[in-house]
Formats: sequence, C-alpha cells, structure tokens
Amino acid sequence: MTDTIDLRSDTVTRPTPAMRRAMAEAEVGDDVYGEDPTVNRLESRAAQLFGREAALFVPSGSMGNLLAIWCSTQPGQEVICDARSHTFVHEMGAMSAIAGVMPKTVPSADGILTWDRIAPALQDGTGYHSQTGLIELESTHNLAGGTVYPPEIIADVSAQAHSVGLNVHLDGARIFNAAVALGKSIEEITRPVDSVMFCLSKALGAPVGSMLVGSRDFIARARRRRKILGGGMRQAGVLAAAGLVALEESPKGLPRDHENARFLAQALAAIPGILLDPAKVVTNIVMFNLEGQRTAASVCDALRQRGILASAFGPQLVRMVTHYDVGRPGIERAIAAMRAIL
Ligand code: TLP
Repeated sequence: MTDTIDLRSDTVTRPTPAMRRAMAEAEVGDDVYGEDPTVNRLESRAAQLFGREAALFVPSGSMGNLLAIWCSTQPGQEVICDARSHTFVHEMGAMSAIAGVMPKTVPSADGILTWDRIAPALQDGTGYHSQTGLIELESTHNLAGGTVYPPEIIADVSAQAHSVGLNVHLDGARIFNAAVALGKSIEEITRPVDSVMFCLSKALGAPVGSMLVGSRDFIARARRRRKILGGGMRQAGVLAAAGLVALEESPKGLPRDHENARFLAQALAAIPGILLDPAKVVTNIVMFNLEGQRTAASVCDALRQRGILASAFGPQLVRMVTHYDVGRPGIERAIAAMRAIL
C-alpha cells in the first residue's frame, strides 16, 4: 500500500531525527519556576532573532494570539482584524470569551489590511461606541492562500497605529515563510509591530509550540496570563529542544516547500473546474475554489480514497499545504488524483 500524502496542513509533520535526538538529550527543569534551561535558551534565541526584549514559549499559536490580545486591550474594546483572519475565523471566539474584547472585522484584498481600510473602522470610545484597543495583522495569511504582507504596508499600518496610540499585533504563525518569500530577515519584516506570535509547529516542523515576542513588560504580563490559562508547562525543555532545532534548521527547507506549492498550483490551475491564480501562490499554501456543483467535501473525500488528504475550508474552497514530509513525487500524486477526480 502506498503512503498517504497529507496536505491538510503543515502542522502534520513528524519531528525530524535531529529534533528527536535533541528531545531525548534535552536538559530540563521546572519552567513554572523559570528553571528549564532549554526553554530559557529557546526564549532568548527567539527574542534575539526578532530583535526583541523577551519571548514566551506557549503551547499553541491560538494561545499566543489570545495572550497578545488579552495583554494589549481592556475588556469591552475592539480588535481590528481582517475578516478572514485566523483570530476571527479559527480561534473559537477566544478573544471575546476570555479577553472580553470584540473583533471588528474589515474586508481586505488577499488578506492584506491597508491603513485606508483600517482608518474608517477606528473608534475612540465616545458616545455609544466601544473603543479600538488593538490592530491585528496576519502574515502569511492562511485563508487568503499564504499571502505575504509587503514590509512597507506593515511599516505604514504600524506608524499610523502608533500615531493614534494603538499597538499592532502580528499573527506570524508562518512568518518564516514570509521572510523566505521576501528574501528579508525576520527582524527586518517584523520590526514595526509591537508583538509577534509565530509557530514552531507549522512550517518549521516542531511537534508542539509557538512563541510570543515583545517587550519585557508585555511578556511578563503574558507569562502570568499563560498560567491563568493553564499553560505553565513544567519540564517543557523536551519540547523546546525540538523548537530550537526547528528555529535553526528548518527555515532552509522552506524554499523547497514554496517551489512545491508553486508547482502544485500551476498544475491545478490548468485543470478544468478549478479556480486558482498560481501567481498568488508565493509560500506553502495552495487555496482553490471549485466551479459548478462540486463541493470541497466531496472532492476531499474522493482524494482521501486515493490516499491524498486535503482540507475543505469552505463549501467550495479546498486547501493544500506543502511541508517537509511531502516531496515532489507526493505532489505529483496529488495532481494526478485531482486530474482523475475532476
Ligand atoms: N492554523 C491551522 C488551523 O487552525 C486552520 C492550520 O492548519 O493552518 N494563526 C494562523 C495564521 C494559523 O494558521 C494557525 C493554525 C494559528 C494561528 C493557530 O495555531 P495553533 O493551531 O497552534 O493554535
């Protein structure tokens, strides 16, 4: 039987042999006492890579985004975010349930919020209105198909936000993919924002974990609130060890994932019944719409029968994500299956 090709997400990767070795050998302590040397090393390294004062290891990207929102707002405020942002669409309403804030969604082209879209959504808290507390951006943008914020837009939105006293949080779950696509350093592309969440467990391939980076005060607040959420992880050095390998080793594999995504997108775009602009595929996410009566669920079922896993992200929206566990032959199998099905 041939192996399953799992393109549902880049979260499905298994730890590399180097990660498993590092996990087995990790020096550990109790991180709730701040005594896990490997977690401390990971946090220092992340802060250094992003040019920040401090970083916090968190169990998931969702928790990292929630902590960032919670530590940057007051209950009753609004968070301006893209209408298709992960925080709004895929985080279970956590910002409202726990931080007590409301998402104020703004539609965008390709997931990229520009200041001219944000400005009309700002509210100063007078009269009947709640107050804007934070602006949240996402790069790469998941639901828009892995699109990348142009650095000048991040810089402009941040400068304008700061001029009206607002902070900007970046959901950079796949920020390393953005850096590779732009050919720039992580520090350079994230410098203008106030906080960044990025995932070790997506494109970088670590089994578990994400990081929040920002100022010392902000991270100290986030550390207390991580404990409130039950996110104090004790001997988490075994996980942080894999995260350190992911940080140092995995970015160099991302260009290959991006090439595979481009190759996949070009082939899919040529299949009748698929709506996809391959020019927009610049990282590792391939999103496409189906034409006519076909549903995403039925196509994903048919793919599954051929040993290919993809995700239905809407009634007719399908997502495939490339990652290091799937090489070119796997991508070719996925293309052949889609041709056969459609
Ligand atoms: N995204 C997952 C699913 O939740 C959709 C995926 O498979 O892509 N921000 C962005 C932009 C994300 O794509 C994700 C995960 C998160 C945050 C949350 O990370 P986790 O899953 O670690 O909570």
